[in-house]
Amino acid sequence: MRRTSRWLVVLGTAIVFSQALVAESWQATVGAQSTDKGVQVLAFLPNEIWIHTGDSITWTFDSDEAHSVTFLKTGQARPTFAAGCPGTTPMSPTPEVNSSTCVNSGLITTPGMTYTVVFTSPGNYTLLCLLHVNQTGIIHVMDPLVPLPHDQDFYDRQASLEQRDLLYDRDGGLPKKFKEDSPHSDGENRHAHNHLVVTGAGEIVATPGGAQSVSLMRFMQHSVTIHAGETVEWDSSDVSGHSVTFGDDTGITPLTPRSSNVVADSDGALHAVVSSTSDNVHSGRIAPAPQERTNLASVPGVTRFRVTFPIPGTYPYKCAFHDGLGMVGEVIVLP
Ligand SMILES: [Cu+2]
Repeated sequence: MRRTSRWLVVLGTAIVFSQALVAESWQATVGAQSTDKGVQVLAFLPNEIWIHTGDSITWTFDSDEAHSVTFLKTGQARPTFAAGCPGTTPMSPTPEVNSSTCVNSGLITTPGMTYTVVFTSPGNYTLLCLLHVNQTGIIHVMDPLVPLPHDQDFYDRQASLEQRDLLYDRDGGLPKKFKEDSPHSDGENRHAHNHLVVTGAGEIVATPGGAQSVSLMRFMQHSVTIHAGETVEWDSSDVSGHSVTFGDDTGITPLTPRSSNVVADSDGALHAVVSSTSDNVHSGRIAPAPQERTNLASVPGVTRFRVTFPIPGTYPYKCAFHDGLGMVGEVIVLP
């Protein structure tokens, strides 16, 4: 080998080696929403990233709906969003993700806000949102000498494609679901004695990195008109939980139980009577049951809520979790 080419080999090796040793800062996003905030993408975009030990990832939050960036310890059971990871520093200094620490941004509801973590040990780390069960991802942390499969441009393209597919519902699944569930779609109410309000609609998408989901956070029949003595039923078709709340909603969170004036009908649906606009009635979280996964207790979810209105009037109500996104409705009761 001639002297110059030998030097080129040495130089080339040194460049590759030093590139691998320079910690990189990667970028990703959390959530996305339509202009009217009704469609909420509940996803990490993208939700699978390969990086080197020592690299950091910065997530930019992109919706008014709350999300968290959370990494649990190996074997740790999922805490509630309210419990989070006690004792961990949320922001500064930059939290380190490894298998023996629980790292949590806490719930973030400000579009444009960022959260950065650094990965100090090789391994594969599950990424969770503590508020949305169908919002997961994985971060593969590799030895610095192992080449990475993708660059930042690849992840940017993937994030924008996934966001577009979820936000604009390119398979048309959400309206189809709405139509199937709508009492007006076939001219007859499946539950003949009740007036129905479809409460949210949603879909889950599986990827190799985990789950992404999208919710249409609206009462599909914004205003329903009934006669005194009749009953309205709210049916959740969403992957997200919602509430039906009349009156004061101060301090209500998804962990707040139903108000004491709500009872269970024999089919498990919840039922209340609202006879004045000053009545306070809270359904609690109306949501699908957690799926029957290993080590999870099997408890049926409550997806139906009924209210009987004996007195004529106009009764406004809201989803106490998503009224800020425009999830409100009214019941007009004629004599
Ligand atoms: Cu809601």
